Amino acid sequence: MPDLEKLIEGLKNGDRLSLSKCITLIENEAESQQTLKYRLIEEIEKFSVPGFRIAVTGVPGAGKSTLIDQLGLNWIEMGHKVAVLAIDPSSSISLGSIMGDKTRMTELSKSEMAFVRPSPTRLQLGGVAAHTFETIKVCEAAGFDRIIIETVGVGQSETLVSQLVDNVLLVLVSGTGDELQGVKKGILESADFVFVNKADGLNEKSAQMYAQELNGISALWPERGNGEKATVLSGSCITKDGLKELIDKLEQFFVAILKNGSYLEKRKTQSILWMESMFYQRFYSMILQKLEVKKILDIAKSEVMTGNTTISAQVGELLQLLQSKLNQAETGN
Ligand SMILES: Nc1nc2c(ncn2[C@@H]2O[C@H](COP(=O)(O)OP(=O)(O)O)[C@@H](O)[C@H]2O)c(=O)[nH]1
Ligand SMILES: [Mg+2]
Repeated sequence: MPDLEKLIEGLKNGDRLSLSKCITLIENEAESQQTLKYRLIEEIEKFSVPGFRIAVTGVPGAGKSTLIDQLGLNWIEMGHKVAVLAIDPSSSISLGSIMGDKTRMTELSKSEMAFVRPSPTRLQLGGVAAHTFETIKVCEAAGFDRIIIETVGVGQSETLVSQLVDNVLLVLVSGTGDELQGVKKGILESADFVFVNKADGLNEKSAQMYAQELNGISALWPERGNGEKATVLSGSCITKDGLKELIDKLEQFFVAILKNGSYLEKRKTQSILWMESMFYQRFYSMILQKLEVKKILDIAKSEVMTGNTTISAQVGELLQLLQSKLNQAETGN
């Protein structure tokens, strides 16, 4: 069992091993670890320093990890500490790509000022949100002030992640045949920044044209938090064209949201969201534990496996059983 005081001391000193251990504890679902985990979280809430959080999203292969490597190195050069987290609820499918990411961010992972963590999160009631919040917080507590979250641009995790960060950067490539119409409208509209990557070699012109096209229609997207329309840029992680401009624009964005108060406003909303998901998660595991739900759920599952009953019937029975347990608890008091 990890020593909490040591862990916190380590965090305060920016020690990456302690940080890693803390995240492992946060991700640990074992009942025996919960008290320690929430003591840790309570401690870090007291000294966590808020940084700039950015979500990098886009389809697999768009170059997200490669771009993050570059962004991270640039930020480190500017004196920042950079943490990279990969959020992916469908962990079993993407294990390969996550491992690939780690090797793709070789430059960044080598730096003392960086922390790269592939964090396959199981999708559970409130689980993704709570874990991600807590992981961000613990990184910030260790002095990391640029938090990059890499997500695959699909589904629920997207909406969720955009609520946790200050800026959503969508990475696109041109020439995939699905330009404009193929890009999911919601994702496009929720992006603060769009970077058309791989603008190099034969692809350079078409990438630039695609960025121009997007820039033209981005005026139609809803107003962003900072009162500006989405920033659309193009560039290449190979030639490094456009990267400096991307960094500059991101820094300007950060200054703008600090100035106009939307940064603080968002932090407040995020705290409430965090509180809610922490509550649901703890409530859920408390119910599982206290009412022995897991045990009876396992029995119901094996019933269903026999084929002698329906799922609906088993769920109905489970709920009835819970109801009677709750009634018992009430009269017991
Ligand atoms: N030509 C070119 N290839 C790139 C660029 N950025 C990334 N790639 C390549 O695209 C592939 C996918 O990159 P990766 O960063 O893993 O994409 P991810 O799945 O979005 O994280 C890799 O083979 C990269 O080397 C770029 O700017 N230009
Ligand atoms: Mg990747």
